[in-house]
Amino acid sequence: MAADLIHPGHINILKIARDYANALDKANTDSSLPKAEVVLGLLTDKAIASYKRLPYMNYEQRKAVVENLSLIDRVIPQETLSYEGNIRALLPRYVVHGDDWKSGTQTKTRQNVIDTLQELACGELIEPQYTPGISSTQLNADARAIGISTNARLSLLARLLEAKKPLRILETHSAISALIAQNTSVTHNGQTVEFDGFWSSSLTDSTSRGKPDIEAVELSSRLNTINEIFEVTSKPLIYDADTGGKLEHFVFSVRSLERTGVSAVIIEDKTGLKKNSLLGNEVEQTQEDIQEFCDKITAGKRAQITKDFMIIARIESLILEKGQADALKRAFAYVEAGADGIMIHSRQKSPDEVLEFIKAFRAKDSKTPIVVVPTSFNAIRAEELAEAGANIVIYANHLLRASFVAMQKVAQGILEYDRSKEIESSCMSVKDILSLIPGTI
Ligand code: SPV
Ligand code: MG
Repeated sequence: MAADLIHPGHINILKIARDYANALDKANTDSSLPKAEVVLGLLTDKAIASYKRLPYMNYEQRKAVVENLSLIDRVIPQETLSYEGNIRALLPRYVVHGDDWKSGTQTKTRQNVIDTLQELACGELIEPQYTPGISSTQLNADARAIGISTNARLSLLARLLEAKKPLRILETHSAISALIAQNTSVTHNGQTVEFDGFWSSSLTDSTSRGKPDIEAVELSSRLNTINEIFEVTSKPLIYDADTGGKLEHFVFSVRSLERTGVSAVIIEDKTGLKKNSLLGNEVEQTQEDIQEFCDKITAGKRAQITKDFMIIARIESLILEKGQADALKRAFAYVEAGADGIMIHSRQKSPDEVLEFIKAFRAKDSKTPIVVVPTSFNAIRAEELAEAGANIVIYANHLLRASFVAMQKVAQGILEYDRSKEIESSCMSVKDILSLIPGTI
């Protein structure tokens, strides 16, 4: 069980398991044998994250709840979706599981249980009927509709980093773009893939306000957008804070971001008038002195109040063609100064220099999360970047770029035809937009 939201359907299954254990004890005439146990295989956060969203409560919290149920004797972790490891370790007389897994994505898992029990010839599978009228899926949907607390959202990113790799993060610059990022999902080989959180991009936050990406949009204005995003979503957000500004100002930004429920801030090691990194050396850009940047990281870490807020240091050495050695020297210094993660940026079409950096960094540091932004090197898949050692993959500007193209085409079409009939097919229908947001009708 995941046992995140315990309901009568779970209790029914546990009662049946208890009945089987009691029956074994009753039939047992050898008093030297131990009593039969009901053992609950509790899915770890990692196991759950491999097929659906993280549970509300972490493993320890869920364990604290279920181990106090009198129907259960013992709780053990189930580290994978597959039951095979635990079955081999326990050789159970019975495996009890709700019959809902006879169809849908869990059918393979079920078959594996049947095959394993047969191979080991140790026990049988009991499948109580799924209790109608109550389901975790519905309870989850209801709970999500209520929303998420500031603290729970803030700590989600740290929990996700522990539980899965890669995290796919999508740029959002408005509540509607965040709703798209929140709700889009695809199914690959029976597994649901969704975005794990949002990127508040300085480029798209500036561009959507008609301003250049030079730290010209105030934090308060960007926090307004984030508040609107948070009002209608439940996923974590990573904030692009450009250079972070002066050290003395950065510490206040950290507090403001935390208060809002932002999970992480990324600051880049540039100084002076910041220009967008993808412009590289075509414009004048100055990299910050290592010690100065370390001091800013340390001051930010000291300023934060929550334990889960993260400060991620972004290295611009490859963007500014300073080479791998400079990038690595900086990475280790920033981690030493307290950075919770490293973002390595590149504007090459090939991912080679980023992969080379990750390999060299991982040779010395296997833990610190690595963030990559494959805007230029867009042929490499998130999964491949994760295999190379990256933890977070940010798609940093795509929703705004997509919307601009769509909006411009429609604006031009209306003028060209002097009416809107021809561009109707490029627009969402009025009926669809009216029913898009609950409460409109
Ligand atoms: C942003 O999205 O604003 C970024 C990433 O900082 S990049 O535009 O590639 O520099
Ligand atoms: Mg930026």
